[in-house]
Amino acid sequence: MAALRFILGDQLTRDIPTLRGLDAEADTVLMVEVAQETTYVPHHKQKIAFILSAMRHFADGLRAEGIAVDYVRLDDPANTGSFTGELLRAVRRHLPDAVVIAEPGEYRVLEMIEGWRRGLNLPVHLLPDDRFFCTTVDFARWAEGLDAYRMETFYRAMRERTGLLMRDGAPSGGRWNFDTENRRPWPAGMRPPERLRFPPDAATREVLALVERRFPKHFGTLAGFGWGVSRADALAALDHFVADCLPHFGATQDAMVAGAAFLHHATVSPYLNAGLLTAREVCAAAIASFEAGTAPLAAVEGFVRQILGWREFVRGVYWLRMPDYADSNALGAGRALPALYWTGETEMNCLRQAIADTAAQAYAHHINRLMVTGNFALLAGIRPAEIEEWYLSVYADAYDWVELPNVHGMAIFADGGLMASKPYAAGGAYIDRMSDYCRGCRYSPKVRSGPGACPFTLLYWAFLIRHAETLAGNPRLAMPYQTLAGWDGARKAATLAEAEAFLDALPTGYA
Ligand code: FAD
Ligand code: DLZ
Ligand code: SF4
Repeated sequence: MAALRFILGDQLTRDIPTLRGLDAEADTVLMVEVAQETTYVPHHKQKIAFILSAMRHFADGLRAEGIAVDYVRLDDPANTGSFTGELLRAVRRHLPDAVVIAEPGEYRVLEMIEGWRRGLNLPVHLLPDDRFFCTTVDFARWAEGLDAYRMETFYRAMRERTGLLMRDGAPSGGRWNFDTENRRPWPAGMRPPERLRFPPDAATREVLALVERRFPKHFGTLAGFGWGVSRADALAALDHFVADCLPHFGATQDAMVAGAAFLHHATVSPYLNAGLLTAREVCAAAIASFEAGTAPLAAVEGFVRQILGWREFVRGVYWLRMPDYADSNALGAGRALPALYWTGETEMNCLRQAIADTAAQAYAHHINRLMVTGNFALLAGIRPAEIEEWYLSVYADAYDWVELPNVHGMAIFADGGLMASKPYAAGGAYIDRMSDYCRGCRYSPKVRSGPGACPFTLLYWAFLIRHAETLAGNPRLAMPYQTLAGWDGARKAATLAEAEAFLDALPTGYA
């Protein structure tokens, strides 16, 4: 029996189920670079370059093992430009007895695969993607009967189930959470560490030239491209993080520093999501560092929580709630995306910095994504689909399964609290506390109205006034609503009008 084994661009793991049981004498691996995937959103140039170069390196590795790989390049004149078109052509070339593929990372692609199962006149075996700790079935079991999902509860269940950072049935160190030690501002005088970047090899340089030629108008620049593109690179990036950054990870994970995109963050999400690293080995490397006494428990727990907790949690929510999940709009957000998200042209220094990092690196760390670009979208009431397309386009690690719940549920509260117990809304005071951005800004975070008012502070109060009916009863928002109780109607109306005028003046459209 000859199988056609179809590997997608985010399935670059030697142990992917698609490759298990491969018969090197009879089977062919199919990999395709297609226009549909490179343009279904206007991906950052570095994201396209990273994925295509990683695909090419992965294919070379399989060939070196003696596996037959049918690899279709983007500029192949016969390329039809879609997964479906290329699968059909490959079926005609190889006349396989079956097609084998692992679960994709996007609902959109799952629908394509369902179409192949109905339309191709041969079996299409869809295998569970077991690179995650929690299967979609196990998540559904955990979520059964719940009307809201909370990461903390899920994470504790995952710690118990996997035994990670557990000792004698209890959490290591006697606590589930070390937030009191973690999440501080950046320490005065500390220099952000030098980060490991990977100079492009000949194969990557060829891809960079292709991307510049084919996608000149896509967001971002290729100039600073330093992503690893092979498993060896990804392992080196992980080693570097564990040795040089992990000990400081917890304390500085929420800090933001102008001109320093990476700080002590792992920068492994593109590798994890594309398959060059596995979640299990990343958690194991961090825990080994704690056990060896080279990283404190607070840092290691904070890091493991991101992967065993958040990453698994958002994937569970995505597959449980799609396709309807993307349609909710609990706060009735209806404003068009301001052009500044694409141009970075704004006098708000925090947004300018976060968008500059994004354009230069196809990366911004979590707090920039949540509390700067995400918070602004929440406060301004940007249409969910528009801000979601932006996030899916601009980050090298973005795939629908992970981007959508993070934006829709966590950043903009469009699911009405299915994932978060309150909106992550904050005014300028939070950004001022956690960053040095406000020092370089023409606005003042403490000023609530008038020409020098910080737009985040103005919009924060306007947001709370606008949504008082929905949010005032939330006990986690009791404090700001207590403050608002002291405002008379005229002050509230003036705040709303000033916020509207500010937002209406922002240009919209893709630059
Ligand atoms: P670190 O801060 O060092 O964290 C380590 C790892 O934990 C990450 O590599 C990632 O795999 C995992 N992780 C941490 N937080 C999350 C989370 N909330 N959800 C899932 N995994 C998490 N992450 C993506 O991988 N792709 C996305 O498209 C994406 N979009 C986001 C959009 C918004 C609005 C927000 C608030 C967060 C988003 N995240 C996304 C989560 C997180 O910001 C990134 O995973 C992280 O910034 C990646 O950088 P890092 O590897 O240096 O992470
Ligand atoms: C994101 C992406 C891009 C830009 N290009 C390709 C491609 O040419 N070929 C491919 O197989 N995958 C690509 N990808 C990743 C896919 O979009 C991803 O595999 C699907 O969204 C399923 O998760
Ligand atoms: Fe951002 Fe406001 Fe601070 Fe300026 S003052 S950097 S707009 S939070």
